[in-house]
Amino acid sequence: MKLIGTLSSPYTRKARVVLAEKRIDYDFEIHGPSEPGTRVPEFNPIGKVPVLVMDDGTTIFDSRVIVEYLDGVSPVTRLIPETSRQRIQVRRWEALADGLLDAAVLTVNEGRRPKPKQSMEWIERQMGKVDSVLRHAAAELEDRPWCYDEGFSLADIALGCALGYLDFRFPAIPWRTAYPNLERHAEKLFKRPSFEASVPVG
Ligand SMILES: N[C@@H](CCC(=O)N[C@@H](CS)C(=O)NCC(=O)O)C(=O)O
Repeated sequence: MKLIGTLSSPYTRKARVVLAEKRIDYDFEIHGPSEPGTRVPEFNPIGKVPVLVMDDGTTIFDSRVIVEYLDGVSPVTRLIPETSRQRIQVRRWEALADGLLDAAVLTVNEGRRPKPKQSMEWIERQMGKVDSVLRHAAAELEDRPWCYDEGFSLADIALGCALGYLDFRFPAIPWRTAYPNLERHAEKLFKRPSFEASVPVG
């Protein structure tokens, strides 16, 4: 099985962290979705990464579906609870973290457009979502050791990837000083080999 993605994509990172935590062997193929002549649309008609390509050529996207698939492949380190109520809570954390990422990625993309075409109103709207998710995540985490229940789960992975992306693309956002509980949690996550091996670059 191979994962198509980039070294900077936070959604790809989520899949890589899950693969590492579950100790699943795979090949990592780097394909930038925005590069001229990119092959990403051959694997995903939406033209986005990550994509998981199975040995028989079947493709799985997006990151949320990939992580669900991977969690079922091996019983090592269950990351998504089986019972519906708990499952929904973990996936809600993932939706929250991915929502921060969606807004942050849109802001980065907007900033890459020619200056006269950029909309400050659009950027402010997206950054407002980032602020709102941070506030909400900090309030939900409180002083608990994990996002959901008693242990490490996909909820922590998704939040860690979102906070890691802020460090990577928005180092000026003072989320660490504003939310010390998020910083404490992030530092714990960033020490895991799965996170250390997937620090964004690019
Ligand atoms: N919801 C998707 C989002 C994936 C996504 O937006 N990936 C970005 C890279 S970080 C991408 O491929 N962008 C290319 C494009 O929008 O054309 C997921 O969870 O996988």
